[in-house]
Amino acid sequence: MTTQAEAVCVILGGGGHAQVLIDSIHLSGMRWPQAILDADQSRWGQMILGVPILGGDELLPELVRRGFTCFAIGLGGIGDNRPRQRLFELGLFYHLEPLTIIHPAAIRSQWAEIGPGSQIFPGSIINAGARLGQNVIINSGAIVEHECSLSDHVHVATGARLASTVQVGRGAHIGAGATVKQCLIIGEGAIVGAGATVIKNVPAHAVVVGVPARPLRQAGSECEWFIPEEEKP
Ligand code: JB3
Repeated sequence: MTTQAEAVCVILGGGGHAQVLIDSIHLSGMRWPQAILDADQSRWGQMILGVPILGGDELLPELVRRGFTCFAIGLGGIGDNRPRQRLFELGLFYHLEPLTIIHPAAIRSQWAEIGPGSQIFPGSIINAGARLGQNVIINSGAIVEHECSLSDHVHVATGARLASTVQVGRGAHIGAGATVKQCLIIGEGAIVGAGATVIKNVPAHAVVVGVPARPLRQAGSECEWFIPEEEKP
């Protein structure tokens, strides 16, 4: 396990989310990230908050050879969490350690479990008994109440609120400012639209919007976003 002082970190994705990530890393007292990789070639050579964008993901094995030890996902997203999942699996493939980041202005119960590579941003609250998987984003000002259970690659967007004992399936997205009532289940790959108020369970891969939230796309009519590679025809 790399100590924070030894960690030489690369950030995958260099946009707006990466800025909040770098800020959180800095304020958490962790070592400043040494590089960003970004898919947009026009951004190579630029700096994000003083961190250089060196190239695309194909550079990752070279960075490992140069002694990089950990990674963080700089890609955010507002619905489709599969690109983040893919990047997370890429970092693990190269035996890099996922950096878990908890902003000092986040309120995290000591009885909350937070999985590797998860990112807890300023003003968020993670209450006692909450369990988060790996590569989860709890964005700025979001609330995860006691005994919620969030699977890998979930994103709870800025200002969203999960009341107690909510279960959120793998890769699901809870939109900005949305509210989910107590004890509900949000299925794998589901999307809760920004500002929605959810008062019933949401099936896997469904998209719900509005107050109260209603299906925008029925479960089962999966868009390509959420059909796992191994299940694609
Ligand atoms: O809502 C809030 C508070 N934040 C949003 C966040 C959660 O998601 C934010 O407003 C945006 O909607 C979004 O932030 P993000 O992901 O930083 O978006 P953007 O500014 O477009 O930056 C994404 C960067 O990732 C771009 O520079 C892309 O070129 C890059 N990118 C996309 N796919 C990738 C890949 N970079 C790498 N290394 N690999 C990829 O596969």
